[in-house]
Amino acid sequence: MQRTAIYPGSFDPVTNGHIDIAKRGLKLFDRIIITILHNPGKKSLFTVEERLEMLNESMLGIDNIEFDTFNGLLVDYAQQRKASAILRGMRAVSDFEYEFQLALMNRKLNREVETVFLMTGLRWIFTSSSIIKEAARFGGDIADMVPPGVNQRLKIRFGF
Ligand code: COD
Repeated sequence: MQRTAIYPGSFDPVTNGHIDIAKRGLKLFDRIIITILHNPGKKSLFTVEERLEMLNESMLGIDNIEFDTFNGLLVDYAQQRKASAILRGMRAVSDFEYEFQLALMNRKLNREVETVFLMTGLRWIFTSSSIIKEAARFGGDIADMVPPGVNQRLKIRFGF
């Protein structure tokens, strides 16, 4: 049976840290569906279409990865796509509380879907979409933390 995982997130925008988790996840799963979902706690910079485009561009040529968007509950989506797992990345202790709550809520909502965590690649421990947007807004150089297309879009967005 094919093992499918959903890798859900805001991906606003995708970073090298996200890409690292997706690639490593492919060692555990036959197929990974990277899905943009709405996080009510975050105000987004890029539209869902722009985020999807950046995801597609930055993982071109990687087999067994698909991209999608969904408006609703993550566990409903996972069930719809016949996924057995939700893949999430963990950077530091500060991620833990939120990820722990999310995983437990998801399990309460649907016991069939397990959450699997991968630790960040050491290189990406300080990489987050939010910090990247903050640095880029003021002209900071974040070229080694995001794919080239994302760097370019951020420059255009913030007028550099
Ligand atoms: N290294 C490793 N992992 C990383 C890195 C990095 N440098 N940066 C980010 N990650 C990981 C994050 O820890 C996360 O696991 C994943 O990558 C995606 O990150 P984000 O920030 O793009 O995504 P989030 O955290 O905003 O995603 C939250 C969801 C959109 C998945 C969540 O809000 C959701 O499921 N929404 C739909 C409604 C729902 O079902 N809610 C849950 C039940 S109430």
